[in-house]
Amino acid sequence: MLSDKELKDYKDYGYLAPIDVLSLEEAEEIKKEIEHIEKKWPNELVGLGRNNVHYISPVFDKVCHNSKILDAVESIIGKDILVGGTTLFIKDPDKKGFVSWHQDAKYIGFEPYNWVTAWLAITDANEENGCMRMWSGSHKEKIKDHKDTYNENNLLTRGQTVQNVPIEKTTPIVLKAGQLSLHHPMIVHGSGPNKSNERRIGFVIQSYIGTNVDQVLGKIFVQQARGKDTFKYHKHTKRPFELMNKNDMMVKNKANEELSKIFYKDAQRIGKY
Ligand SMILES: O=C(O)CCC(=O)C(=O)O
Repeated sequence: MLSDKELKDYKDYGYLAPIDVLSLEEAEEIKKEIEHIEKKWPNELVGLGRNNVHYISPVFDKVCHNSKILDAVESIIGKDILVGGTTLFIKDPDKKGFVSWHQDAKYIGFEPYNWVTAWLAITDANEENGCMRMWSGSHKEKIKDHKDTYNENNLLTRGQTVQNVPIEKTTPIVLKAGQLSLHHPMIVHGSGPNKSNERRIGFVIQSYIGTNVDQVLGKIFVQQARGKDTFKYHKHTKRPFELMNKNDMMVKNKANEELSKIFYKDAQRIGKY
């Protein structure tokens, strides 16, 4: 569980990091799983497919149910916890991918805001390779206007961007492979391009939601991570027992189709992800 000080920091700043979760070897195993999937099924993790890989890979599924992560999450959202979805944010060194300043709550459709996003570093994440930056305290303000830019190198669906963010008030979230950060639905955050020679990989549980959280923009599938779901807002799915099982792949594809409808609700066009 988080200490009182950690919980206070999360409430004051809108994020908490670093939290030690996996060993270097465990993080490396996950990186190898990504490379294996990419080699054998080159289309599986691209575009919309970067979402919900935990449905088709027991390695990723295990991360979502990791007790160290869940202990921290429970301190924030309570004991009845669902996995509401996951996303792989990979920044290749030869590309210019970045993430514009945004608030997750803007388009994600989870209400009330009893949810938290967990970002697990599969490789080191630092200022050189484009770690996230958080605008400390911005979660206490309202939802800000976002401009949909559809910039080609933006890793967000619509390139949604909060403008005029004071960079000097943002903090880099530097993590070692295996460490985690947690962030609040309302915090303004983003990340720059990868200027190193190695990949930067984050596996993001986006998000852990309390069972009292509904999806107001569409439908999602969930897994029970802890406690009991008495609200029954969402369809529960089974956990995968092997990599790329046909039924699990169907679940992933269906979940991503629904997710796309949520992310692009009322959008002018559909982006790459
Ligand atoms: O991986 C990144 O750089 C950004 C991820 C992000 O925006 C998020 O997890 O909410």
